[in-house]
Amino acid sequence: MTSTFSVNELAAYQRDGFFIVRGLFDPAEIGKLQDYAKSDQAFASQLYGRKDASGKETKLALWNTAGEDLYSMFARSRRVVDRMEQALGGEVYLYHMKMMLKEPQVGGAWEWHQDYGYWYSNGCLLPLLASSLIAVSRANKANGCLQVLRGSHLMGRIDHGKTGDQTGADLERVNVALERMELVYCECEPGDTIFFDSNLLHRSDANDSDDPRWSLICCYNARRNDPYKESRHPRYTPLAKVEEEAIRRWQR
Ligand SMILES: O=C(O)CCC(=O)C(=O)O
Repeated sequence: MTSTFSVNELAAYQRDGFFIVRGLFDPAEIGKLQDYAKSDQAFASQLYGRKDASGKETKLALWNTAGEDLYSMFARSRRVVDRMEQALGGEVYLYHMKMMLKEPQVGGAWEWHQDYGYWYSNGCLLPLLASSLIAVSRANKANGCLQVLRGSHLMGRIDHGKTGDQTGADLERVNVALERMELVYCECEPGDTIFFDSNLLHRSDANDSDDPRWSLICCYNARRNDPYKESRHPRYTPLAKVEEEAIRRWQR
């Protein structure tokens, strides 16, 4: 698997605000991550809940820095970071990463939002941030896969307000965008990775199925967009990339 977008892939990312790389991580790599997360006591104790408007809850564990654990091998992988550097046009650092667990029948929905809708308040002057959502389990309509509005990143940042525990985008604009832009359900197999712009409107439904939907979401900021003030996520911190075989070689 190459570590960069082709010219056409990068053009599609810039036009649509997202691009899905199929099979970015292979079944052995994702299997290792699933096994690790299921047996990782520290991870289990860090999980906290985020409720949607109907009270359904998604579980999350979030880290602001990448270290030597297995989650970090994915966040530091050249396959992700080199693509992020193409997408954001220069050196990036890890803004944070999170494991998101939408468990069967209980995992909650996410309202329409842009990530820059709230990262804006963290002192990031420009929307030079992006995320990579690595499917840890299969994601489909039934278990509440990511939905995006193709091209909505071109709207720029729109106003956001509180809904439940979450921050949602101004519905007047979202409703017009829904009439004018294509709604894409990003169905994924484990290992597929969705790269998306911080101004892309996205949401997801609750998980009403019998299958879990787990994701590892790694978010990056451009070094030249170093936040001008302290916030809950870090300022520029160099990120050491790891090579192709790092996940395969990783041991507890
Ligand atoms: O993957 C999802 O269901 C939504 C996650 C999301 O919107 C986010 O982390 O910003």
